[in-house]
Amino acid sequence: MKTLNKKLLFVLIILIVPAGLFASFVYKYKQPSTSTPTIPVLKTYHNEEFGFEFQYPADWTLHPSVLKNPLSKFELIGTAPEEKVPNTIIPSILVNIVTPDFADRASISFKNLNASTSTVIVGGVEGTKYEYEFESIPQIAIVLPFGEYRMILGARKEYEGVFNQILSTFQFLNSINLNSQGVIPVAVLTNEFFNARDVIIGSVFFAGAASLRGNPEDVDNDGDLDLILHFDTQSFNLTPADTEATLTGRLDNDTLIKGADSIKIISK
Ligand SMILES: [Ca+2]
Ligand SMILES: [Ca+2]
Repeated sequence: MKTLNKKLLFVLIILIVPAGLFASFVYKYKQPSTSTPTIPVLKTYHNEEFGFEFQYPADWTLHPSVLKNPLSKFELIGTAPEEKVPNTIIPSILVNIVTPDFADRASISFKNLNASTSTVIVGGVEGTKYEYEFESIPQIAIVLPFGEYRMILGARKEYEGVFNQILSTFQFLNSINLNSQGVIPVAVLTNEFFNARDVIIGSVFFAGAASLRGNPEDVDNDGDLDLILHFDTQSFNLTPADTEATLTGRLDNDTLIKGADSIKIISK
């Protein structure tokens, strides 16, 4: 099979069982490590709950939940090696998941600070970048759509290098960008109940879209062949509020199959 463009495509992994034994499981997709070692050494921050990950310099420290803002669903402050405690007033690096209302008010504040604005793509998602000065400190903030919430990524301008490192490695997991013109691969795993190669590819629908094609591949490296199916993003019947997508199909012995996985819609 052709090499998947991992930068543009997200992979959902679905464990399929016959419809009578319906169950859904979420599997972590293992990204092949093809990057050459860089200096400084990088660590990976992985957030399963909100479905994102990024790499950051190993000498930095990440501190979750120190802002105590009720409008914030989640926040993470990064501190530089020279900092003793997280700066909660003007964080050196900030990852913040907030309500749309909060994000809108933040955007207005940035504009009131005469921020220069531009469009950026982070993890395949289009957002707005604001560069501004607050308390004489140059800062950067990026506001991204994030399902029912918004994500704000922020940094002091002096740490722009580290910030750009984080942005360039930022990935949304199990996320579907409905504005994308691309194709999303979905893996159906072979298990003790059935063999993924028995699936009739033309019978499979995922979130309302018919599969375009399928290829056998041992996706989870357990020695048996699984099936990777491809779907056209524009054909999905999904709304930004959807958090789960279902895959249905038929085996060559007419057994109906069904599986589901959690998803996040990240388009505007
Ligand atoms: Ca297996
Ligand atoms: Ca396998």
